[in-house]
Amino acid sequence: MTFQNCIGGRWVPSRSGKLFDNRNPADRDDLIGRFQESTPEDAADAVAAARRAYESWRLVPAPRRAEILFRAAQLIAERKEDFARDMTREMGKVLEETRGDVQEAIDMTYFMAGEGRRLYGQTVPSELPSKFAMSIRQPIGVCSVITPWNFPMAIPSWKIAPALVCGNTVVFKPATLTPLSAVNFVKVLEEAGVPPGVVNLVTGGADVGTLLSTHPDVSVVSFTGSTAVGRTVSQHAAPTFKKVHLEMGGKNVIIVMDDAQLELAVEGCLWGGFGTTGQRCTAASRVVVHERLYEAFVDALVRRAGALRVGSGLDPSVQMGPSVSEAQLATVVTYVEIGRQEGATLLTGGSRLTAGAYARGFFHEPTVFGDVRPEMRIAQEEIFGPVVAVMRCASLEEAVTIGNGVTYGLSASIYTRDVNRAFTAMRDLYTGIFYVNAPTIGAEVHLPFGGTKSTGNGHREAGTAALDVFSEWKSIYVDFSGRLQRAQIDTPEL
Ligand code: UN1
Repeated sequence: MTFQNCIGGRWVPSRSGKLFDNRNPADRDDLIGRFQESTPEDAADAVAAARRAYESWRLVPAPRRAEILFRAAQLIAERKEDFARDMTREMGKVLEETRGDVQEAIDMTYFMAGEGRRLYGQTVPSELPSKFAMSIRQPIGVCSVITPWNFPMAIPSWKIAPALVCGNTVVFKPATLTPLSAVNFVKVLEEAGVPPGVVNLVTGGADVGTLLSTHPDVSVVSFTGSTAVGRTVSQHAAPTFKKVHLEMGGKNVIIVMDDAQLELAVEGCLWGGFGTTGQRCTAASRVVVHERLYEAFVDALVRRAGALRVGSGLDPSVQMGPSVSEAQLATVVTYVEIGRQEGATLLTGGSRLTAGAYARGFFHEPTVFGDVRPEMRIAQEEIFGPVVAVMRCASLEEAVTIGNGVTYGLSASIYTRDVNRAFTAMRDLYTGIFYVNAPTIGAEVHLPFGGTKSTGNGHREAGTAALDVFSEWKSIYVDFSGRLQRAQIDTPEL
């Protein structure tokens, strides 16, 4: 089956006449569909369509825009199972998790639909008599939405739903590995009543992304992906002063103190480290364990990791799916080798799975390294795969230093039963997200999502914080005194 771009409300082929294949990473023989290998000209057409549609969409009252989002959320909920299956087929994570991904899109779309009747600004008293002062949120224009493959419906919804409720129009470029979930999402928006040109879809590679981050008619670029590509997006967008929202890498830590509940902490590390095959920007790829609990913790983690059932995410008994692509798997294999060479102890896993049906996909064993030192590359660099680096600490202070000792700052967590330690860690870990007695993954849609340092550029998505990315403040003064009043100069007599 061949899928097309959506530009100005019409489903059209790329001008290139070229297509790319979308294949199942658990079974390369399973061809899901062919998608448009779009050109910068296709992307420019989409920007032009979005620009035209903006002039009327911005004037639709926000509660009306929100009603469309509400209908879209209902439609996604009705089709949740089909969308989850499509997603598992195209990117590999297990069905339970793709259902969660679709659910996250439902939640975000409902949440932003609710914002249609809020979009709160401020009303404040004026310093002058008979004068009214307020701030309102204004739409900005055309938003480029460039999204990754690991949350193929959730992350697009985090960007598109707030962009729309604020009155912007969108050009959406999904990752080339997950175009089907993007088509599913855009079709639902169309069916729910989003007018032609308000959301445009262009599938394709880096040159499409470049056009979308440089085009002078684009006002906002919202990007989730690697730190390296985020830097390029930022540079591309700088000459035209676009508002740029970047959500990038992570090297998230779970701290396990000696007073932690062992089983709970092990389960958290297992889910945080190997959920989504470690392919979350929030994944718990580092664990710092108090030396008094280290042996017991490592024994239990290794036992549980070694017992995880790896396979096709469509099989309900499977707990961990494949890496998303050959390239991603190659990165995992490379880092396992780096870990070995650095002198970390390989405690379990460490190999690609190739026997039988595994040979048709990109499977790798859940892998745990022990005796890792904080400066090792496997403890510093984002791997985005099923590899967990376990380190020792002698105190909370040391754990916090290790936790903060990376270039990223997305998520962190502590397992402890000591409230003082929990609050100290909460204060001192320099991340955008923090958990107590829970792993580093699993953020909910109604709080800000994002990170510090090389993880982000100071913005947050999700929650009402997302509205700050997709709207611009306008301060408005209404003088109803009928005379000239000069602020800061005409000080009324008391
Ligand atoms: C991501 O990995 O890019 O908090 C997003 C979580 C999910 C979203 C992760 N709700 O793990």
